[in-house]
Amino acid sequence: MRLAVWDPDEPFRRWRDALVQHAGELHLSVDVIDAGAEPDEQADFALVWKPPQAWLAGQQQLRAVFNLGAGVDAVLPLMRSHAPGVPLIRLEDAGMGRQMADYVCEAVLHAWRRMDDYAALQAHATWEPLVLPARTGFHIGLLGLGHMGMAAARRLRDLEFPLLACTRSGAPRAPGEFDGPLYDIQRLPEFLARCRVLVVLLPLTDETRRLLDYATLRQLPRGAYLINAGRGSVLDQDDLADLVEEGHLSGATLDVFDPEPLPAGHRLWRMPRVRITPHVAAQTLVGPSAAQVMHKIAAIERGETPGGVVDPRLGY
Ligand code: NDP
Ligand code: OXD
Repeated sequence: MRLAVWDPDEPFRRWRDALVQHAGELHLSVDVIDAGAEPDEQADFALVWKPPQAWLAGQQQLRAVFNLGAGVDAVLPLMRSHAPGVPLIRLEDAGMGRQMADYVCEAVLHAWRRMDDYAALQAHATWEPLVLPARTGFHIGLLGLGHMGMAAARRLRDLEFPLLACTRSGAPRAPGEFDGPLYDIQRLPEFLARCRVLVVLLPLTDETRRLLDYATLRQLPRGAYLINAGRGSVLDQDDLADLVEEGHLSGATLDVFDPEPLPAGHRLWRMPRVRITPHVAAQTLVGPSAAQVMHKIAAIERGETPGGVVDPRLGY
């Protein structure tokens, strides 16, 4: 059985060593994808982040493709055109949830403790204690409550903020896992109207692309704060910048952009109430990801369907 790996950001040997370590009973050879190889270099499984199109098109015996991340928006179009019918399987947490919870909690506390207001006062050497909003009324809304959203929700619950969430289905993935109000996407305006902080942890799909434009973001209460660590194209960056400039939004912490990197000339870079990180909220960890992929290959070998199989119609 052959597993082919394509990760432009990580030395191949790190993946090979980790995959071999977790192979257990599986007899697997692990190879790096060679974009120029003869078409007869066939693989049974692939572990990829945006693989070369020509390589994917030449594969005839793939049983599954594993995406080296949670979001599949970059690889799904390639799968549709070059490997239709081959299951695409995404990472489920694999150590990213903890990182995402750190990222989101830091940004929520930054907003709650009014750190942007203090930065503005500091710029004028002004010593002025500000009123701290009551924690019990500081509602945090999670738009997207999958692996990333739930990891953030669990940690925010420990911080005792009141939580609410909105998802496509409005149904919890596991009974009792989220005890706040849960809205389906048809009730987005009602949900937004209650959020002091909006945390966006959505996948990029046909339905979520530009979901958050000026009119939609305007439904947040005046002074609300926005955190986006899902995908940049889920919101309209210029509309967001307008709403911060107009004071309707008090600020934003943004990890994802359209395009990436965010162009140097974009005004978001120069807005004091906007904090920018370069898509680092939760990074793929080689060890836990290799363990998860091997676990899923073992499940496929037993004839089972592993978790994380992407529904191509929904796009996530
Ligand atoms: P999941 O698939 O586990 O969860 C996705 C969530 O989004 C679900 O709650 C789903 O609803 C909801 N959703 C999907 N479509 C819609 C819609 N049209 N309207 C409202 N809600 C919707 O994904 P993860 O939590 O693992 O990851 C989410 C995204 O986070 C990834 O796709 C990726 O883009 C991003 N990400 C970013 C990282 C970073 O470093 N910045 C790192 C990791 C992930 P339902 O429950 O009904 O299915
Ligand atoms: C992911 C990401 O989707 O890193 O995993 O953005």
